[in-house]
Amino acid sequence: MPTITACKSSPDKGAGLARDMRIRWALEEAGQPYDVRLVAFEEMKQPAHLALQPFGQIPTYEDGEVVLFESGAIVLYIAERNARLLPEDNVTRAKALSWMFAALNTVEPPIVERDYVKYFEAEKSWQTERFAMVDDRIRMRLDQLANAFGDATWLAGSFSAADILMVHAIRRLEGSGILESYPVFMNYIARAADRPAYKRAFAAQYEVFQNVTSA
Ligand code: GTB
Repeated sequence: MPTITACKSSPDKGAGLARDMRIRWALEEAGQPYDVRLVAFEEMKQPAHLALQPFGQIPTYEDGEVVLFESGAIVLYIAERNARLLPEDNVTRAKALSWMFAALNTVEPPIVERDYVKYFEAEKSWQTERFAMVDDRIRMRLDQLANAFGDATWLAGSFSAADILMVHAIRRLEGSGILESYPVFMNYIARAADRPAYKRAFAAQYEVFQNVTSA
């Protein structure tokens, strides 16, 4: 059984925004049971964890001799072994792969940048201007994504790993007011969150938060 790592105490307070959620969701979709090792922030910077994740972050994935880091690589690894997450037909598979990388490399970066502005640049006199710049970049990407998405249900025809990465990336904007102005994405997220595998993954990561607060 694979073991993944997750934050012992995630700053998102169980909102399912930390990146172990992607892995839990992919494993649940694949019907693959897994173990979780919870790691405190200090432990992430210790040699034992750095041997698995050179940047001192979660998530990681271990299964025998196989060790993976980077949530995108882990989701891809799981998806490659499960036709429900990555179609076998070449044309649809190519589409799903493109959208997986688009989620990680094109859509997610400005969204993550927004959190840097919010949390690490709060004291700066130029924070408001930076917010405006980053929010413009996010909106540009969301406009483009909405155009490409059209009235589709999922990115690559049927549900795939691309939807796991994209939904998780854009969910990080919840509460910002940006996402809320795109009904297409609110509906997309609602569809994803209604999947039994998503619900199981969400509940499992939420339980970690509950255990931390009740301890
Ligand atoms: N590129 C890596 C991947 O995709 O695996 C990024 C992994 C990453 O950033 N992991 C975070 C971490 O370990 C945990 S998810 N950080 C410790 C460090 O860098 O020192 C963090 C997270 C928490 C809360 C929210 N949120 O509330 O939106 C989002 C992400």
